[in-house]
Amino acid sequence: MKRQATSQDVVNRERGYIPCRREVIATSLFCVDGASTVLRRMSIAVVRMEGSSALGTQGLVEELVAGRRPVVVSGLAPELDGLRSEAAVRERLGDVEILVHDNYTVGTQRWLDGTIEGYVPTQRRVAIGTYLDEARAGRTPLMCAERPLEGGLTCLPALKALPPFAVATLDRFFLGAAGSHSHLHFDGDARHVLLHQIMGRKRVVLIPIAATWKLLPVGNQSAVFLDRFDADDLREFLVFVGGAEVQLEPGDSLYMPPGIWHYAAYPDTCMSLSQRFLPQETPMRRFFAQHIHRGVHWLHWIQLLPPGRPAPALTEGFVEVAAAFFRPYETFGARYAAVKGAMRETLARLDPSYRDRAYANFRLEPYEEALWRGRGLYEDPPPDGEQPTSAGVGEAATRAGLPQEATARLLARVGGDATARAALLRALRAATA
Ligand SMILES: O=C(O)CCC(=O)C(=O)O
Repeated sequence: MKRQATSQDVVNRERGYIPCRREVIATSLFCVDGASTVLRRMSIAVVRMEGSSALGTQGLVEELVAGRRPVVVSGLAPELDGLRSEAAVRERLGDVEILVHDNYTVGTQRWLDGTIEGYVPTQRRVAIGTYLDEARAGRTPLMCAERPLEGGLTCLPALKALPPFAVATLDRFFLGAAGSHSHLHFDGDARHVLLHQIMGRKRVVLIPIAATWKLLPVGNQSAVFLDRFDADDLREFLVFVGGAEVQLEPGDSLYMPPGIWHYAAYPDTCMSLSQRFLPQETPMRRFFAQHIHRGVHWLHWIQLLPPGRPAPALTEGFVEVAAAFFRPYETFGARYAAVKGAMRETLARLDPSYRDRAYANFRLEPYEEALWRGRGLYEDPPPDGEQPTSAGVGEAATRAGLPQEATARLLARVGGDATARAALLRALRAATA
């Protein structure tokens, strides 16, 4: 059935976006605002950007970031057009050495199988030409995933600059033989991603944050192995989780918003380049990045925090979590548990998509605690030596935009003793620092 044109279609046309039909499993929508008629379903817009687009690359990236929905744009990185075939890659990059290594799934798999002890990942350096020979002969299980552009890779053509707000940018390189895959995960750095498909096809599954509890989350990995699904099961699973799968062709770029779950399968030997970037950091996002482990609670919190100043209810919740963090504890595990408890309580109040029980479960706590111990998180924060006074707390709360009732609630919740008040003061300051 033909879809009715919407006012967004008109805007898209004016801006130089051309909707183009691609296979998208589960749901598909072809306008850039992704105005979904299927509630709670992921929609992926697939558009082609004309050279004459009124917005230009920077304007488009601004729109993508504001929309926070996955979009496939073709024609966004013409700088890479000279590398669309294996022959061209061999000619221009054949001698460039890269690091190839075990698929990251191997570690997750071994942990779940109880064979992680003593596991040493395989890795070696190889010229791209040699790797392509091995891939052709079906001789390599190794891949090059998310490597920085160093050494010979610096000769890749420079991409157009991102808008100035994309302050912390990283470029990352991927090359994998046909049959490779990247395990289902969300990125622990909360960056926005533009994944440019250079050569070969790649199929990417995208699953919204709201479906986290159906994915058996373990840190930022899922214990669901999509590489073992057949096509029918995958289709049904995507309906269950409200996800979608899209096939990227050479010349396509996929925008992934922060925190989205993703899995990539390589039907061909394929090569990609990603630009990973952060919009302006806020004090609250910085606190989560510096102190909190990358698990599902972190994911929900990062998603809630807006680019500007949050509404008072959100600030109040943030201060509760930060106050739990700044209190003194006897052990690492006690702080970890208290902060997790505060995240659970605040999310239950603030985020309608949050569930505090996974749909299937096993004993994750010891693993998670072991994962984060020794990484500088949940250690005692250095004392700031300040004596908290009521006036100091009131002033910091006003600066954080909290009304008096919220401050009174926070004081009642965190307790009235001096250590609790000191933690509250530091938490209020963290909200605006
Ligand atoms: O393309 C891939 O193999 C995975 C991409 C990915 O995980 C990322 O860009 O964050």
